[in-house]
Amino acid sequence: METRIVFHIDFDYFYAQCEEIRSPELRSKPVCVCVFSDRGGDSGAIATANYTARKYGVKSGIPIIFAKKRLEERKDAVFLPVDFDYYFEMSEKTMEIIKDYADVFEYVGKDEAYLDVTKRVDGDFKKASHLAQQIKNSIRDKTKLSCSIGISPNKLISKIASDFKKPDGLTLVSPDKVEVFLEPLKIRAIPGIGKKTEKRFSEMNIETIQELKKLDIFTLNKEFGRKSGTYMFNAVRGIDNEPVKEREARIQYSKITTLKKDSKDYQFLSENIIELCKEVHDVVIKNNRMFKSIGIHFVQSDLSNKSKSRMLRSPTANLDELQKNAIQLLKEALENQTITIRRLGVKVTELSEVQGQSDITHYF
Ligand code: DGT
Ligand code: CA
Ligand code: CA
Repeated sequence: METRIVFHIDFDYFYAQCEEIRSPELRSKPVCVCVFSDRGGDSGAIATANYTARKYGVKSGIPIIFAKKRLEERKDAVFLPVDFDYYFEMSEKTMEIIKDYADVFEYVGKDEAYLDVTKRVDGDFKKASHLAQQIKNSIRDKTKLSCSIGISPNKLISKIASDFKKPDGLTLVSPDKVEVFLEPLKIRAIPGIGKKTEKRFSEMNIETIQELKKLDIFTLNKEFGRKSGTYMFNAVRGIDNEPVKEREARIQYSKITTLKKDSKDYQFLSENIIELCKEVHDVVIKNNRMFKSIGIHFVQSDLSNKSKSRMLRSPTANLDELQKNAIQLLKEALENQTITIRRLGVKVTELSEVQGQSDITHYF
């Protein structure tokens, strides 16, 4: 197979950076973006934080209360609620820019994409590096976002490389440098190796990729099963033949219906929502997808539109969860509803294939 050139692009501290772009005075301060829970007060978790806040040990997933403790001495620290619609918009705009630079563009998630650029740089890594710089500049001009890019012969190494130097990184791993690049890294750098797998290796005194390379395929398969074992055996050697697959950012599944009568009655509308959810769910399952965002949409009797959406904690393909959330959105949307509704819709977005970034032992 001819040598490919693949980019992995990942936006830096994405939600927090979006907030900085909207309010530039935040740039010098620690910024934490929070998912406040329904319980009120400071209960909830940090979605992400800018690099100033990270210096104090704030990171994704920790309770907001911990983050406040860690930032106690920074009186200027800012804690903002998530604004998914705005981040989506930033993501879409930026993906639109990136897409034009690829032979094949694969949207992975809101702040990530793979690009196959082999043809347009004639298989030349030096040209590829220039192209990456051009992409970074173009994004910065148009949406002000900074991102990190990994360049290598495949998706796996590029993913690791984009994470190697952050923020605003550009890491090139040419085919002859794959070994030197990978070997000193912690095994955690390999996508799919999470806390659990890391711990199991740690018990075998294996911390780095170089050390993991010493395990033969039989031992790995015995310990982790054939699928994970083989994946890891290849990964530590930088072997990955997954093609970049064309996938647009704007994929969503939705169903919309014209109601039998215009209405703002909760009972009537919720029956319709339940039905729409079933229909959307069928399509999701047929396409072997999971979704992370759920939305409902009204066309009101005066033909004006209204919509509401929410982001889940993790991707799902569960019908119950879809219905429960859609009903909740309906309740919220009806709170101050004066006008009746004519058409009603349900959509799911933030689609992913059935797999994810969770621990390897969960998804293989
Ligand atoms: P980075 O890439 O290390 O500079 O920082 P981020 O914040 O871009 O991290 P990344 O790429 O893992 O995640 C992209 C966005 O996804 C992030 O800005 C917020 C969201 N996110 C990540 N982890 C969590 C989490 O544990 N909970 C929630 N609610 N959102 C998360
Ligand atoms: Ca990111
Ligand atoms: Ca990411």
